[in-house]
Amino acid sequence: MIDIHRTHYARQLQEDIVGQQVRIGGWIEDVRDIGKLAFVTIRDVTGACQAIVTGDSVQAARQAQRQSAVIVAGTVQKSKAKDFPVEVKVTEFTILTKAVHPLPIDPTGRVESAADKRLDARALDLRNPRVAAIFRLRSAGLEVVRDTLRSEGFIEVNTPKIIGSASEGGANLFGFDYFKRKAYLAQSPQLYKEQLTLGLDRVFEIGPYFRAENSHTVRHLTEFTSIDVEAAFTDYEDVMDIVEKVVGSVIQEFQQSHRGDLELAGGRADMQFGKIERLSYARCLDELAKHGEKLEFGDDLSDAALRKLGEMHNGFYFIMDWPLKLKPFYIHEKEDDPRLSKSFDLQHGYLELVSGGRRLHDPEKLKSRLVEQGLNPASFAEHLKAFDWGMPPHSGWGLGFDRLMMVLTGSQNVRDVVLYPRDTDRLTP
Ligand code: AMO
Repeated sequence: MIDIHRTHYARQLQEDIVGQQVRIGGWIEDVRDIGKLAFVTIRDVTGACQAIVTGDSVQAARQAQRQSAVIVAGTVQKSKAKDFPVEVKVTEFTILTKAVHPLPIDPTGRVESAADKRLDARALDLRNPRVAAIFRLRSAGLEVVRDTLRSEGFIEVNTPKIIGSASEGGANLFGFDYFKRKAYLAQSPQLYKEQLTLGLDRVFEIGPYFRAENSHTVRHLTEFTSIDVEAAFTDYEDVMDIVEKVVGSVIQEFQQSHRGDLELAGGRADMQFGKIERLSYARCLDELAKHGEKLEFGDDLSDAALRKLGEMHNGFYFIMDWPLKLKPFYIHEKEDDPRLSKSFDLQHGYLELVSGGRRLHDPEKLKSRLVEQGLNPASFAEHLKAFDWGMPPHSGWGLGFDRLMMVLTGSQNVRDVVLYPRDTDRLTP
């Protein structure tokens, strides 16, 4: 029986263990056959190492296809190779699973593969260290977000992804048959997270959400991961402070504890974090007008307008106090100017990463806003119920985690930071 356990990862093969017996499990990246011996580069999730194969195993190494899974055992010795301080002098060389050639992509990255091909072979693509680094960063990012929100008094919740009526208005809903009734995939946890402030005060959720968006862009998916927060007895500027803390904590963590992966992934190691500039919608219109982009009050900011603003404001910036009519029914108006709303978006360049605001907590106002926006209060009866049970004033936001990862890893396409992206064309793998 083959022992499939390893004693060390490639990265652990250093001079301090010269003379030790080790077992390494990984995949074959390269074989250089020089007659009586073969140099085999074996990679695992931590890096690459060199194995020197002699005797009977040379034939096996010679025939081994790149990317095949192997386990090798041997003694660690000093190496003359410039890339490796030590190497393994192999006594046992076992191919566990052959890679069948030709492979659809080259995961070493030496031969550039088309983005679609890489996504079609995503599991293999993850053997590319640059790609794997992105997903290690994603995991580290989620961990620090959880820690930061917990330290701010939030508890993590899980709300249904199968819902009976829309949470964000009627558009963009995926509907399906649910035991002879109509059900939908959740567009956001908006209504649940608001209701939960009634009893749990401060909640957050990290989950997948679904939008039937027929968008063909580098920033839209039909399934995306969102970080949602909602907090009782807070106004919108309070939860903007929390956005700053969350985004700042992820950047800091990447820079301090994951610098290697950040550089490998192509992210900037000098990105600033801290207080984020807060621009009002009105100021954005003024600045845009000065730069030849004339917009009327009430116009949404087009892609082109956001790109211009992004050129004027480096890095992250908030746009706040949007016209009320541009915002969803649950957003609170500004008390001193009801044409405006207590709302904000966090931008990075042209890209919107977060939207949020203060919510209406008065059930009567909420009902009239539903009607104003052409929605039927009866469809929201379940939600409105909670507003008759002493709803506290509350604010919150939703952060598109995939988009944040795009920015932090310097990726140009959201598909680069999502393992198995879903869009209008892609339903597999
Ligand atoms: P919104 O619809 O703006 O707000 O979504 C919040 C954030 O989620 C991300 N996002 C997406 N990412 C990838 N693909 C998509 N199709 C997609 N749609 C949205 C964006 C966006 O800023 N309930 C409110 C949030 C709140 O007020 O708490 C909401 O869903 O980064």
